[in-house]
Amino acid sequence: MNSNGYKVLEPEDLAAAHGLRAFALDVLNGLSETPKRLSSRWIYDDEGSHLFSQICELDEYYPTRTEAEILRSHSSEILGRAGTRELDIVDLGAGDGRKTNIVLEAASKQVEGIHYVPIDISEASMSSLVTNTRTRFPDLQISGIVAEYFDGLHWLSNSNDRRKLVLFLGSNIGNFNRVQARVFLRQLWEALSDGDQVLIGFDLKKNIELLLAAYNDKQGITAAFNKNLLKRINRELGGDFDLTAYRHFATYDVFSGAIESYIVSLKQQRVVIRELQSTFDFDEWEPIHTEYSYKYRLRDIDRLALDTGFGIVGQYNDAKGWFTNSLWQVEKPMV
Ligand code: AVI
Repeated sequence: MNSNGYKVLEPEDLAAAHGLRAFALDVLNGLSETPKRLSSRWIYDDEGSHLFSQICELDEYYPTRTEAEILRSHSSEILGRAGTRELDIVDLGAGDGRKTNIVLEAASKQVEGIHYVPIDISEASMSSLVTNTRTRFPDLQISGIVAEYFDGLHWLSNSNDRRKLVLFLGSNIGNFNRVQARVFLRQLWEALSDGDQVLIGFDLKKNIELLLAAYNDKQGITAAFNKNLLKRINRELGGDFDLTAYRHFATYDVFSGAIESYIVSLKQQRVVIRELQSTFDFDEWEPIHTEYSYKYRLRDIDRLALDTGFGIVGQYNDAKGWFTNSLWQVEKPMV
């Protein structure tokens, strides 16, 4: 643990492996494919993270405040199920930590010996998360881990036997497609021990108008967030995207149950990306796929838990039935 309260896991070239080179490679692959695609994971540089915080404040973007309502009403009960002593609260993708704070607030009142362990790939995010959480909860033991989620979890599981409650909030699971979600959850199961628990935020299927409004806000913050991908390519890879010649477009696919976000070229144009030593041609109205935000039904969630080795301990919904926080327990057969 360094003096800032977090540990950076090996390999030492983590930043390089997950920074510019991986970004460059993914952009090269994605823009060379037909249809073109860019992964939403690259939206979250400083500017993208800031725009996402703004999205979370929007009237139209209901998931954040809805999940916060659920956590305010049910954190005590959720923590009660995890036990009252010696608990590692592991946070995957804490972001600015707003919702985690609701859980930590309840935990500090009812659990003795909590250890808060955020895991994040970005050292900058970790540093500010640890500082902010320390200011808010001065007595809390905090050990951040800068690593990929599963490297961090494996390291943690090997370093102590404490009971774990893993938080995967904010409907981040929705940004995985159905197969990726299963793989992710199975990896989570493998990294944990029998009896450990995970609390996952799922956005539920609902009125399509509400979904569309949430991803097409009137102020255009979501559009700026999505187009930050192009801005980032310009900034970090020497691209010459003209941002005014593209528009954000988000639609709902009723078959897959996902909001699909795109950036659409408004004219025929050629883009040069210096660092990739490549040019990319766009037709008028040609899309780049950027993000999936999958929505779930409660029975999809039951199935997912069952298929990946978890038992459902509790399902906590908001009053309108728009969002659920599902509490699962790892079930491992005795060997
Ligand atoms: C982070 N993630 C769960 C958000 C979502 O709803 O898919 C990202 C987002 N994209 C547009 N608005 C919010």
